[in-house]
Amino acid sequence: MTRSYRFPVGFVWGAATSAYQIEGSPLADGAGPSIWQRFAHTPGMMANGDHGDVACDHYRRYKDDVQLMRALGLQSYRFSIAWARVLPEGTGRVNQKGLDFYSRLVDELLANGIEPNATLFHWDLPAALDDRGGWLNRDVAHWFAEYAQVMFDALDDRVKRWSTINEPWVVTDGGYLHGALAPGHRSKYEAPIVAHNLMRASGAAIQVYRAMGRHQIGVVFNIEPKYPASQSRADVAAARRAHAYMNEQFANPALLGSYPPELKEIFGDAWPDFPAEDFQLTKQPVDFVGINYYTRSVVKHDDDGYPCHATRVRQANATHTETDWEVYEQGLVDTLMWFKDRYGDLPLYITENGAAFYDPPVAEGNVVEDPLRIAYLRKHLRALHQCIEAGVNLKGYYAWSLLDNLEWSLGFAKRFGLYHVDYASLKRTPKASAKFYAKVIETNGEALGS
Ligand code: GBH
Repeated sequence: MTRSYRFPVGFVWGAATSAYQIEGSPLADGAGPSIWQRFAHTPGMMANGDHGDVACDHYRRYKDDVQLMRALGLQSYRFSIAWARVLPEGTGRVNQKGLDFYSRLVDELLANGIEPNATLFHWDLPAALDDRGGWLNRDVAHWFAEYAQVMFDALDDRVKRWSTINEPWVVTDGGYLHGALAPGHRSKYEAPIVAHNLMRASGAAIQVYRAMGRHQIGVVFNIEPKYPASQSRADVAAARRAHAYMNEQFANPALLGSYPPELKEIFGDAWPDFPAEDFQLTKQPVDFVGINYYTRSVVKHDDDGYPCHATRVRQANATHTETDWEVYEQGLVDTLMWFKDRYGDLPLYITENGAAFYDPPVAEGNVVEDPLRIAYLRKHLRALHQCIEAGVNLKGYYAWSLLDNLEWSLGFAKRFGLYHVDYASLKRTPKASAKFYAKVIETNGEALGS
């Protein structure tokens, strides 16, 4: 008997994007600048001098893009809202035209039978708020709650699934510790404060939702399991620190109301004493957790490893993507098992999963052959099927990404899309992976068997 990969009835198949990565027209219709708009126009910050001024031009082509989703048979589409389109100064005055864009997008999705899944924050903080300290200012929790309320008022009649913040670890580590992402700070003192305020803000938005929302809200973490390079005490401890830093630093305050003890060890005198009552705010009941999974890391003890005294050991015999991330689907199984074990039986979504590979040019017959991306998706989706059989409460899956887009400071060169984008003509072309994914959706997973 061959194995069946059929997924449960009602399993949600989707794809994801984020605002700054696809929309373009960042200042159109009265929008305020975001920190990504600023960062991308700061010389030297972006690979190849790329920026999001046009990106995929989704702001103007959203109707065509909804048709791409339809061709895939998507049941749900996960997008993010650019805070500074709606509140150009971050707080206060609402820019109706910015709000209207998302309202039109939501209507277009629904008219095409696709459930909108909206993320409030995918890294593009209004620059006006950065000028007031941004994520370092404790008031950011109130600013975010105010913005969340505007969005719930406008769209909760049609949007049934909301997320507060996407990948707070990336904001903290990339934006404030290593400085490779906006706003480009490098401070061991700032990073824990930012992490804490991100989770306070997420909690504050969930509180607002509980008072007025009618559907579901959750938060999205990038979870990356850490494996010790050897069984030595030093390497095992290094893996534990790396795990506390990347995964538990965010999931624990949100779901358990505390921080893992390793953080004090990692940050030393840079670790603040947070007021105990803050954890009542960070720990709000969520309807689901979104997990973005791309890879694992194997780590060893290294005195120079910053900030965890750990460094990654590249696995020479493994397949790596164009971003040099190891393809390791067992990590997805381990992640979901760990999550259920640690935080209880919450409904989970994979809100992002995908890979950048070098894609050949658009060929005769208008197709882009991307067998490595298909192999990646097949492996990870089979792993998810295994998790569901083992009792993980997994409700849906969103491929990253619907279309090639601006891979933040790595620019347009790294392509994660199911659709290829020609950045000169902005033409979209389905990759073979798009056809593969459409078949998986159509057969509710059965196509994973072949
Ligand atoms: C996501 O972040 C973002 O949400 C999305 O906007 C982005 O386009 C997409 O992924 C693709 O990058 O070098 O082996 O140690 C990804 C989070 C965190 C995943 C860092 C890879 C490093 C792996 N990433 N992690 S490694």
